[in-house]
Amino acid sequence: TLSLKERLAELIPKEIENVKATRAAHGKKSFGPVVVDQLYGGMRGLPALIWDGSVLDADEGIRFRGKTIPECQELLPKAPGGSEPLPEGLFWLLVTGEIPTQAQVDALSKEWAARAALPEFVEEILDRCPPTLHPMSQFSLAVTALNHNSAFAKAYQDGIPKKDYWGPTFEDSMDLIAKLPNIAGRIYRNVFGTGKLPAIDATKDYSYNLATLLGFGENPAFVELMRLYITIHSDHEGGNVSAHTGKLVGSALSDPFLAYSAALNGLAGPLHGLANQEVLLWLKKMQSKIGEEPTDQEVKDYIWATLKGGQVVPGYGHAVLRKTDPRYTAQREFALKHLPEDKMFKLVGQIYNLVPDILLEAGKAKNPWPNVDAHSGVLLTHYGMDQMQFYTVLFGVSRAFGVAAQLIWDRALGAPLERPKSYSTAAIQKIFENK
Ligand code: FCX
Repeated sequence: TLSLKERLAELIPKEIENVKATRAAHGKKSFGPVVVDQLYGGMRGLPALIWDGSVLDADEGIRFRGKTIPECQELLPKAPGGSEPLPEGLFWLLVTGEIPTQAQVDALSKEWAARAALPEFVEEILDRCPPTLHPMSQFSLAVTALNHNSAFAKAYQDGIPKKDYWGPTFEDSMDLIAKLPNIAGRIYRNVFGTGKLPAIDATKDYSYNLATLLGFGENPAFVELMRLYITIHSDHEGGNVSAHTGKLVGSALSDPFLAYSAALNGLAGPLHGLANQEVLLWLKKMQSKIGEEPTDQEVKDYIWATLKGGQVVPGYGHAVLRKTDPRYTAQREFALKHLPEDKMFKLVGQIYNLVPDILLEAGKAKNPWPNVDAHSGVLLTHYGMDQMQFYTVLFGVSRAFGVAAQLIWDRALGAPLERPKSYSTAAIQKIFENK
């Protein structure tokens, strides 16, 4: 079948049985002890969620349905003449666990183009935002407002039975993803005054349309960058702030628009998605202070000054990863292919050679290596998108893929309301009084 929904309908009964069997075999087994420090320590390492689209290994990095980023680059269908994977294919993979055919991917491109238009009142909301309102806040507002036409919210009001929840959740998820380029393009053009938004081209792929709406569609290298960018930012297992927020809010049966706008508000934090903006700000400040081609010593001094000023080095460290993020490596390879002489790319490479030793010497960060955000802004800047306040919006377009795929499965598998247990410090002291 060319239809993702039809394929999903075939897979759901099998997966319900698979989960049943897994729970029957392992449901009462322990993952090991929970220690009190995990409650105070942001729940690091606490096994707490099911997330099927991807699993993150501390050393190896992300695998989407078992496939590494280089494997996805090799196996997923490409655009004619392109060499990066089409994010349509990644979405198919996240939802089904299967590598789609070119025809299946083309059908998704068409379907998303057909669903791309925004309700007029959402366009008006965006047009009324002051350009000083951060693009991420505008993004979240627009996605929240899409709830107006939610198929799930309506079906729930009409009394849809639980086993059918996934159908309207799928419809909303497809609408959500399809409408993001128009939202992103409108915000970009409104805030940075770069002219009127063109129409979606129903014969082209998602990334081409996104690039065109942003005003960069004429540049095939930028379109390829969007394909890579959306593929690698899409999903990073379930515990990160944006993914977990989407899943948590969805568990209250808030529809995918409400769930994803909540996720976006988490992505907008500087320790998470906003780090890509912070990296560029940091690099620009560095360049204005020590020049475009500084010596290693000048860069080292600047990094130390950042740390001594009580700030984090943006783009470095990770709550799970303990090696260089393969999403960083994929972007570095893209840069080596397309912009090896770019001064800021060279600076990013120079920083890569210096930061890890300094973070190790400073002695706090558990992971001194770069994450995805250390590299993305340099690529965008190279092609002329130098408005760093916008960068997290692109991350947000991509992360919808992973969150939506899991929301569909959560509703298909009847995932319950999330409600972990919390304790006060007084309660913890009482529990362990005599132990
Ligand atoms: N620069 C300076 N100090 C750092 C650091 C960095 N890049 N990374 C971690 N540390 C510090 C922490 O601030 C913490 O200090 P504290 O004890 O005084 O509070 C200490 O090292 C231990 O933190 P650690 O356990 O290594 O890291 P966490 O799991 O708590 O946090 C993040 C992980 C990603 C938040 C942290 O490494 C950081 O702040 N990095 C910079 C921001 C960033 O790049 N975020 C993007 C991450 C990601 F890829 C994404 O979500 O997009």
